[in-house]
Amino acid sequence: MCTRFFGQKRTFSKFLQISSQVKEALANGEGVVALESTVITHGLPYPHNLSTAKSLEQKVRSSGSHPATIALFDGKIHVGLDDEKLEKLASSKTAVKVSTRDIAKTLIRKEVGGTTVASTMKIAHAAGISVFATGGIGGVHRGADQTFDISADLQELSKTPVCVVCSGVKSILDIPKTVEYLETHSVNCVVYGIQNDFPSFFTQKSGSRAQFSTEKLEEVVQLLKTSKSLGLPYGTILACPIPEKYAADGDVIQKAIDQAVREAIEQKIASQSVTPFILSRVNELTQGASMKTNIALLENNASIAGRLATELVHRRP
Ligand code: PSU
Repeated sequence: MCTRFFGQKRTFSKFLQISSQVKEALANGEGVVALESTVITHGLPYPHNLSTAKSLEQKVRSSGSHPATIALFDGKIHVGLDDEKLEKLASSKTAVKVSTRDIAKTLIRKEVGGTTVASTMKIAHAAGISVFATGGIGGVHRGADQTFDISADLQELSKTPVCVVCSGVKSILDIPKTVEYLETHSVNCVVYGIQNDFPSFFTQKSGSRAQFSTEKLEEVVQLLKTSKSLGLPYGTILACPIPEKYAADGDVIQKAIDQAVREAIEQKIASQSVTPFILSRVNELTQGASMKTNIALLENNASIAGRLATELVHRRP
């Protein structure tokens, strides 16, 4: 057992249910990628959520690593789900969205819970997994100076040393403030590509600069290993712009996002409900184009994370 994670492992161990495949992969020093489950419970409609959950696991496998989808059921934290659990999660009509603060409450009530970036990071770290793939992270909401609405994902990134492979944040959020927050809280923020422009999920650029960009995964591996050697407790974002061929629909989707944001304000949608409301409204307005694009970037990120996790375990410090 890795002593570095022992403290957190011990506190979580009563609740952690790690699948035999994930346990074996970790024990053998193989690459493992955590996958979140809010995207399954709240991000995509059934049955697309189920097929996407399976295709993300497949992408991780075909890039040489093992997938570990994380979710809460029956008072336990599950790391690595079999087909039956994936189906239960995807078809649940009562699943709750679980950020870090909600883990305990979801366990005591034995609810079905889809984990956000924040809680998935926390759980992945407790299980000894250091690479995690998702679509987009939460961030600073527009109007946060009035509402104080800032995703707990950013807090978790500031204190949990897990690398989150994502496509940045949606423009429904305040991207410059989100990037600023990450810098203030010492989160490594790297763009995977030529240009140092933080991606905005459906589009490749946001106009905000990240810390640096690189086309080499080995440089990301070095960064993670060096941060670990330095004992730095912060998370890392590896921001992967949506692949060119899917970015074409970006402008249309962007207009739909602007409309959905206006509607959310008019209908006084607040707090944890904002992101699911906007995502589903944008999908309606674009007649499904946003969902296709969303799935494409999720798959791309899962493949990159799979390669990164493999390089991370095979490369010497
Ligand atoms: N961004 C997306 N799709 C999502 C989310 C974010 O484009 O499904 C989900 C992620 O699970 C993320 C969470 O961690 O929403 C953030 O929610 P909140 O802002 O309530 O913290």
